[in-house]
Amino acid sequence: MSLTDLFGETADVVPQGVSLQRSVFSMEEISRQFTMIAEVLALSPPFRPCMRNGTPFGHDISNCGALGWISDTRGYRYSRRHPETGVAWSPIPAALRDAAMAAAARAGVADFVPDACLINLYGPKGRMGLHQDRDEADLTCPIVSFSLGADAVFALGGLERRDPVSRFTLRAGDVLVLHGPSRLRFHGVDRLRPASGPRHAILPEGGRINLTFRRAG
Ligand code: MD3
Ligand code: FE
Repeated sequence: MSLTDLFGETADVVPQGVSLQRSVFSMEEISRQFTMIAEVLALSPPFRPCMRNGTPFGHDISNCGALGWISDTRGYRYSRRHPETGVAWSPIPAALRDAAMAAAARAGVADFVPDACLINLYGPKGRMGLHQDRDEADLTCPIVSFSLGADAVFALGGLERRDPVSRFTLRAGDVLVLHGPSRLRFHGVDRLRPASGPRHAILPEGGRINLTFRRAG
């Protein structure tokens, strides 16, 4: 499986449980999303998580929703409160939540109601190593991801770390839904193309915002 094999014109086999929805949002909708994210970040400021061994992540995060994903020297988990301010996360803006539910429906998943939205804020050199998302209570619920800002080369593997990886570009306005047998695929972000995509004051140097909507509790 190569990049174009997976989602290019010649693709004839798209793995089950992967729904890549290109250019779902217009530039106007993306600017409204940036505004909603800026409002969330004003109440829940971006912070830099670290791994259990104390190594800091390469990018800042924040959350909205009843639960937010955090990581520190006690490990990964969901929390009802911001780890630095102690304040509860703000609700997922209704327009974002509705768009995530609609994306899940287009992927064939009915009744997805997210209770957590992780906001990843990548600087120009941002990347994310290959990992699985398995901190959520019910792993049969999908993950819906919105890409905003700069393009990123995304890596999608299989259910074992050693499985082959396909790479493809995620651009602003693209939506990815991972569900069913693909929910536990290894995945990561190789690199950004910082000069690409719509700019926003949230990431002045040319960065990328990724929203992942989850059912965490
Ligand atoms: C494939 N974020 O926050 S989103 C993450 O682009 C994360 O910032 C990446 O991985 C980013 O955990 C990727 C797309 C995505 C999200 C969840 C997945 C792909 C996935 C779960 C399973 C397989
Ligand atoms: Fe992930």
